[in-house]
Amino acid sequence: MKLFYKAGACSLASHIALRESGLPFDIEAVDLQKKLTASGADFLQINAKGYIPALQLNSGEVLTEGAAILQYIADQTLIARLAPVNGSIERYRLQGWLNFIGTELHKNFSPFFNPAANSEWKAAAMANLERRLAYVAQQLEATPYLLGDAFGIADAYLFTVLGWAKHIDLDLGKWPALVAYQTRVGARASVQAAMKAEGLI
Ligand SMILES: N[C@@H](CCC(=O)N[C@@H](CS)C(=O)NCC(=O)O)C(=O)O
Repeated sequence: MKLFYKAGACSLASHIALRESGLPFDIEAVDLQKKLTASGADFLQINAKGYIPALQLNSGEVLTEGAAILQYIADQTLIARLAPVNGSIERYRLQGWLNFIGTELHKNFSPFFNPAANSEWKAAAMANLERRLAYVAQQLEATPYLLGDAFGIADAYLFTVLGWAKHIDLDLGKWPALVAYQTRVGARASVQAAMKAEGLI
């Protein structure tokens, strides 16, 4: 498998999941402006959507959309227990979290990285982020990880988006549970390895 990524972007979640899985994989960086991969390939030929993450499977097929990629990785290795089994109520809770992180958190960070975003859009997005993060913090006061006692793919995704707060002047210190969670997840060997490989630490 090969993960196409951009350092520190949402593809970091898939990268962490791959490292947690113990499966063999390669990574290749993408220049999202030029739509070129590090080896010079036209990224639009790999993923016509032009964004990361994209996971090229051993069959050659390219899987896109972070929530699908994360679940694919988790389902390749039941030993790592990165996701509850398909069909269980816990699996639907996981999908709820993946959707929440993707639509309520990730996409409310987007205007801060979009030069075309005006101040009204940014203010509305910041208000959404504050409300949604307060909700997440409340959940994490009760359990160390989103689904309970065990780390899983939703945590890889949440950790990744929380990492963007420092770039947009959003102080997570308001929510001690989020800061403690960042420290807890950030200390994992898989997270350290993924961040090192992406040149983030
Ligand atoms: N719906 C996609 C969104 C992925 C996404 O937002 N990727 C961003 C980086 S975090 C990106 O590649 N943006 C560059 C672009 O859209 O050209 C997913 O959930 O995977």
